[in-house]
Amino acid sequence: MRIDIVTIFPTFFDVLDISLLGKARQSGLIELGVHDLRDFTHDRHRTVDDTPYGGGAGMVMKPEPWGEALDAILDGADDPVVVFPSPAGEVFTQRTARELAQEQHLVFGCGRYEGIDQRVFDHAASRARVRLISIGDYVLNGGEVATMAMIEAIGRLIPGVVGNPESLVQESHEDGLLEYPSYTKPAVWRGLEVPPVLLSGNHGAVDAWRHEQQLERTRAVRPDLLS
Ligand code: 6GU
Repeated sequence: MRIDIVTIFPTFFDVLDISLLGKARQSGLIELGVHDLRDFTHDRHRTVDDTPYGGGAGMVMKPEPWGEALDAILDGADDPVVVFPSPAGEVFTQRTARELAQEQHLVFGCGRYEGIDQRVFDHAASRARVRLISIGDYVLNGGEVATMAMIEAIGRLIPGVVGNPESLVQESHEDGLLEYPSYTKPAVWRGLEVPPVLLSGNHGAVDAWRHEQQLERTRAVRPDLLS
């Protein structure tokens, strides 16, 4: 998969050099391009924002640098999906991650300030599939953290990125339930015992116990997932 990111904070994405995603890049499973929006300005101050038409607080990102940056990425691209992280977007879920993990080319456009001129979305939508995506009902200062969260969720679903594919299926949200609690050695730690069923060697009983734990946890903290 090819991933391009447009941002005014390119160094923010330096951490993608490390960990699982870093390995996926070294092995060629993920190809990453990080683009500084200011490289597509032409004034001395490399201006990317301006005051909003109609008034109001804050600044709006100007369309011209965005247009040029997206042209540079999209010209000649093969059926990419352009994702604009936005608190006004559809909510990102494991399903969204699975959908986007099927794609060959993702482009993330990280907005800052109070937003991006609407025409940037409209123009991008005239030449590519565009999705506005929120990572939850709270406010961030910009799209960078949201992009990082989405890339981590998507990247680990690309075949070969996670070493043991089994670890992908028994996880919170993959089956619509929260994950069961996990234990490792020692069997007693600070007076706290591992549930005996896990030491029984009875795989049927272990599976049943884990499923019951999943249901109990989900009922307790995320009943919305059960309906
Ligand atoms: Cl994608 N962007 C911003 N700025 N805030 C958010 C968000 C995205 N998702 C939740 N809050």
